[in-house]
Amino acid sequence: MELSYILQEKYNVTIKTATNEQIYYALAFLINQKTKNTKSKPTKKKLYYLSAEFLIGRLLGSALVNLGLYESVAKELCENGKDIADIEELENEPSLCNGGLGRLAACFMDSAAALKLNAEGVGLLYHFGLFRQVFENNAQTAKPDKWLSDKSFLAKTDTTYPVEIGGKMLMARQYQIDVIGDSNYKNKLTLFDLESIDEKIVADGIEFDKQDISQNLTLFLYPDDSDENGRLLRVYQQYFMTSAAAQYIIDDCVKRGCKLSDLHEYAVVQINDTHPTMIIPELIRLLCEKGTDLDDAINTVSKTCAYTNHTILAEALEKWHISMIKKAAPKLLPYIEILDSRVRRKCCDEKTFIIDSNDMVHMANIDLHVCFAVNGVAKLHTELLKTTELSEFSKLYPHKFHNKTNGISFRRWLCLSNPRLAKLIESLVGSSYLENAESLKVLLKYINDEKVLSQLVSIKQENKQKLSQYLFKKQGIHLPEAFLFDIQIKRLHEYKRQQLNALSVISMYLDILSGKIPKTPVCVIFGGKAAPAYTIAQDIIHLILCLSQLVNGDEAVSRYLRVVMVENYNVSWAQKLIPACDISQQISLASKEASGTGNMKLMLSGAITIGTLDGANVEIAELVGRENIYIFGDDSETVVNRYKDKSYQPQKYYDENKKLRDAVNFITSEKMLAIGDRNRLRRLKNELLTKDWFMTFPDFDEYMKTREKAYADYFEGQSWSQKMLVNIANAGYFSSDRTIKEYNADVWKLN
Ligand code: 26Q
Repeated sequence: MELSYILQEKYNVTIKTATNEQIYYALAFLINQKTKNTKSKPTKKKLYYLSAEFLIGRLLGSALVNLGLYESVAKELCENGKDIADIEELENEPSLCNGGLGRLAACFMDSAAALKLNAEGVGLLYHFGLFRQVFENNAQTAKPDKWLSDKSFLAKTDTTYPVEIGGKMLMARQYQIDVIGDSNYKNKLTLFDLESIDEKIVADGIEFDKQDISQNLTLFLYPDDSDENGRLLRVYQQYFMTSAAAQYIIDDCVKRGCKLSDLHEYAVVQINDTHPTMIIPELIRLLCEKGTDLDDAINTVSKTCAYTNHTILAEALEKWHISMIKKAAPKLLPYIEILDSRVRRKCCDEKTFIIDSNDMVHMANIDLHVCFAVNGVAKLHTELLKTTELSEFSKLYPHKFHNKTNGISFRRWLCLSNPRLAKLIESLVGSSYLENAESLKVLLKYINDEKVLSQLVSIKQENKQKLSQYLFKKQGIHLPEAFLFDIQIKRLHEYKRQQLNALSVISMYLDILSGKIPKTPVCVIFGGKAAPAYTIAQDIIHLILCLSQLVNGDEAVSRYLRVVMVENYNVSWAQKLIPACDISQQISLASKEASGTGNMKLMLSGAITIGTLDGANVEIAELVGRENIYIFGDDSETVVNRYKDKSYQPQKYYDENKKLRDAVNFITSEKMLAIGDRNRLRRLKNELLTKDWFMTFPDFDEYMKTREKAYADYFEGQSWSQKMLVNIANAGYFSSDRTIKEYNADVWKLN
């Protein structure tokens, strides 16, 4: 086969005698060879998917999957005493993102390439990414995530663009990564880097001089914005990205025959949340500079740009003070002011103004007025946008609003990460399920097939065993595969309510201590990073790590319960955790999680969801039916009303519920204080008792009961494997291929 040929030619070795490194480079070379002559037939119109984040994950394995080579390569390696997993581990995971929105962008790019759509991702090349999470003394510390190496699938191009920023002229250098559809088709992901970047200015941890933009702009994603300089740097980053992107898009379109006035026929720009919003005034500015009349420029840009909203949290809707934009991009401000004055002429509702009375520029409002399409990322989320958060806008522009429920790439989240399950599905459904994911429904006919059900269980067991071994290797923790694996993996955020999970774990722990022995032994697994300046989120991590030490260290308790937090949760971890999961925790406060995509990945791997009616959980519940999902807690209407009438008092629940009270009190118990940080634990308890802004207390009781019920059902066996099957069979709707087809049909119209 070709691999052995390349190894022979390049290094004069066989697969048996080659080092893993040599095999890595040989495979990278093979991928390159296979894709270098892809003949794409580009359509006139091209999608530019603009995003501050692309959480692409490791690329070696996914490239092999998309080229249809993974299985044969893995087999050949195995026959020669090599494990493809060890080769994959040599690649540093690109650290270009913080969470769901960036992973979504990566799945979308994968699907667009698979569907052979003319699409390009455009973003920034961060040298140290978000940060690498390290646990020290039961707390998170942040280190630079230095991921770039000679093994990175990244090509430097000859293209640079000047960006006038903060009174300086800085150069943006274009890098590109191939996004492979199959052996006949590939797209590109463009990442701009600051030409004059200096990695050496990062001193201890992730500290650096935030003011020196000529050296720091593309060091980290979302540098700590707890102070003014951090916030300003964020604005600089955004302008740097959008200015380079705008110049590139115009250039790229002109090369393809575009005449500026018909830009919208050559380009559609999807704005991924508000982080790239400055592309709107920047495109208008550039068009005007090139001689276009202002009205025409606004009109053209309006027809070119579409916006996706990923959050309903008011604090996540970006607004920047005028002075910041003036500092970063003085030439941009007049265009923002023009847009604002046009809004003021047209509408009277202050909430829709672009610049408010405190001189804050509301980025989302620019998108909402200018873009021709606006979408939310799950049914409930889009409805809530229309009826609550953005109701003034939906009245103004009802035709702009539409829903596009998120999706996930089945190639990465099934074929690559759960190959045995993929193989079983293929044997039952046929390989066409990848082109038509809805055909997974065929699986339903095996609902009473003992053999298929037991195969599902044995695949899960094997995946649990693999995870266990990996976790032992990485963190020295042993998890018994006979336990139920109950997993919550996502960014740390109060609204996602890891603290509710932790409270419930405390309650289980106290029950065991008091002699109430559970039938089902459980490993509760967490994974997620907290923003360095987000104190309460750090406190929650601290609580979980302390609990882990207590529970796992107690011989009597650990026979029934384990608590683990994986360090530096990322895509590579997700690929190992998801296939091994029995219960998927999706417990955000109803109305707060826009969609979630982990929920979809876990469902596809046969995990059963325990969740609130929030985000895409609502759609999962509709698809699988209430007997195949564990729903609990207040619904979004109740929550929205409780916020509205300001009636919520956590103390009341604490006073009335002994189980809850015991769990909350335990946070600052002698046992915890003996191993934990007094300040952190007290602050956390106090936060819950006096604020509990994300309402964990009202849902606590039902959560405990639902969890207990789920554990009991798991113990039953057969009916559990049927639930697994129903979940997998109904996951087809959540293929990102479906989402991308919908975007294309309704928004992009790439012909
Ligand atoms: C806010 C203010 C100032 C600066 C930055 C930000 C900021 C940064 C990152 C706001 C939001 C983000 C990231 C949001 C995100 O990842 N949202 C997730 O998007 C997923 C894909 O649509 C959804 O599935 C998740 O529900 C949503 O949380």
